Amino acid sequence: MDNEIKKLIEKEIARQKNGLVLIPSENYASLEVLQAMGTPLSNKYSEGYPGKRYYGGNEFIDEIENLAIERARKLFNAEHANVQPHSGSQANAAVYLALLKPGDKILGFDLASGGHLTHGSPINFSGQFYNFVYYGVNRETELIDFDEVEKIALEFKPKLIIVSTTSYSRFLDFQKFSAIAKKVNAYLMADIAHIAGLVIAGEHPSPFPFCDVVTSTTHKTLRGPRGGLILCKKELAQKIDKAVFPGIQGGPMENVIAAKAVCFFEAASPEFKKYQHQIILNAKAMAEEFLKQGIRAVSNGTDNHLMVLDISSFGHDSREIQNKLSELGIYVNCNAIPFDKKPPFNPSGIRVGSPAITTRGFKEEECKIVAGLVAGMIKNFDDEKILEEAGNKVKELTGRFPIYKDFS
Ligand code: DSN
Repeated sequence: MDNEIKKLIEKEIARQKNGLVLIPSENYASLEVLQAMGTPLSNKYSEGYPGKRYYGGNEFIDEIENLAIERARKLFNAEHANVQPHSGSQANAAVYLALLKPGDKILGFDLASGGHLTHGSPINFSGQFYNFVYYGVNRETELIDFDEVEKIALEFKPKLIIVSTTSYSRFLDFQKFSAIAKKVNAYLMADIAHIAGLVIAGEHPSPFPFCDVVTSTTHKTLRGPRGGLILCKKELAQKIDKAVFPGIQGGPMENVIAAKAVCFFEAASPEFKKYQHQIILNAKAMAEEFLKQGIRAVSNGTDNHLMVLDISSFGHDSREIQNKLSELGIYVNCNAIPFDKKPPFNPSGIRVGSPAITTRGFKEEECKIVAGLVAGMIKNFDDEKILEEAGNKVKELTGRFPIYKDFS
């Protein structure tokens, strides 16, 4: 093997094993999921869909993709599933291509309030090809303000409304969004990349039957391979499939699709339900501890797997805090807070979440300890003794709750 890459892969695996991952969009996929990705399925070209491929030799690939589709449909109670998008961004791009024309109007969720780059950021294709306006959260409550959503929708008359979260810590009320979308005759799309696992387990309200189309990734709370997914109503199936291929993608990655099928199999188990329930208990325990330590989470808490901490009053940049935590083996990401006065590269918040540490087996007690370590670092940024103690605690916790024991 290429020793240079081998050594670097080993280092990265060790980093993942020895660190506390609090980035809410990251997780540890099972060995079965990882193994499916590392198979010769990667060698096969299968442009098209099961039963309608451009190349020969796809009889087993068809069975694999059909299994993935059926499992996804059943899990999410969806009429149609497309498992080919390489990522969440590509899933979103395919939806826009399927339902809209360049220049059409979209009402999206403001990035600082919890949206995503592909929901209309001017530096993303979405903001350049489509005409976006945004709703945000209420300045006082930091919750989505439905009166504002409705007011903007009535004035702007979008063709598509997006409900989503990458950093919004409260339940998304798909039913209320659906009522607004109906009033203005807009399609309603949910991007559930972050909360897909919670939705499957019944820990978050389902976007169906309220949304016309739902996009997701498969690697966050869903704990599968890195990839995307689109679910939709039957009447949109053909448009969505055509938009994914040949619209924006060529050959699908069937090794990843096999891994998605494995992930869907795992997600149908009772253990997965318990895991999702524990994710929420753990996130709530962390939010409580942060509050106790005088660090405010946006909207004062969480209903889901994540929270954004407002660190604007602690005298250190969020990027500095992110970097110093990394040195201790605690991984977070700096994140905008609603109405942030600071720039996106160095915003006023720190986003933390519980999915990866819950996979390790952490319960509320350990999560409170972890929140205490993060809070201690934020409040005592230059205190070497506190930092050393935190580093030792990370070692103790990762040793007590090992992950990927089969990787050396
Ligand atoms: N979905 C983003 C995140 O939440 O980390 C990355 O694009």
